Amino acid sequence: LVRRAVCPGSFDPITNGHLDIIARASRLYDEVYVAVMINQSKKGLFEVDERIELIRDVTSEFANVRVETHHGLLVDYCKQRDIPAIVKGLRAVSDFDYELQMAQMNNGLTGVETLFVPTNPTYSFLSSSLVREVAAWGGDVSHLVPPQVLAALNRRLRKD
Ligand code: COD
Repeated sequence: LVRRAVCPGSFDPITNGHLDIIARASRLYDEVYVAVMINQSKKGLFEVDERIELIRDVTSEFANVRVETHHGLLVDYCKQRDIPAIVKGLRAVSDFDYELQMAQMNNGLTGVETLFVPTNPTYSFLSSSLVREVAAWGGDVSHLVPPQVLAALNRRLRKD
């Protein structure tokens, strides 16, 4: 039996908080799929292809991690890949309401399970949106994202 799980998200861009969850999932499952989900109502900072390339780059040390994109429902992606488990990081109680709603909705749709991993406290305040905002105003985010992501942010925000 191959145990599979998915770590879904927008990853715009991937942060050390995401990476911590992916690394931990990769130790618990045989195959971990990182799914960059497309949200049509959000115009991202990075194109989906750039996000995928960055995630592949920073997860290259994990042999059992694959990075893909999906346009549509997460439950349909899970069905197509025969993935029974969704792994999510929980930062604070503020994440809980919405994450619980999604977990229950997804379980009701197809029976897929969601497993929550408590965030490493070092990253409990960290989100892609705050990274984008701080970086856009020239703040230092070098301790919050992998070096490849920092370089991509600098290129995108034309600072080098
Ligand atoms: N520490 C630990 N984990 C973190 C951190 C951190 N600092 N930051 C984020 N995470 C984890 C969380 O588990 C989070 O859920 C995940 O990483 C992704 O984070 P983001 O910000 O990149 O992505 P979101 O929150 O925009 O992702 C939402 C989804 C794309 C997963 C969701 O909208 C979805 O499943 N969409 C697909 C359409 C669908 O199926 N909709 C119905 C849902 S019921």
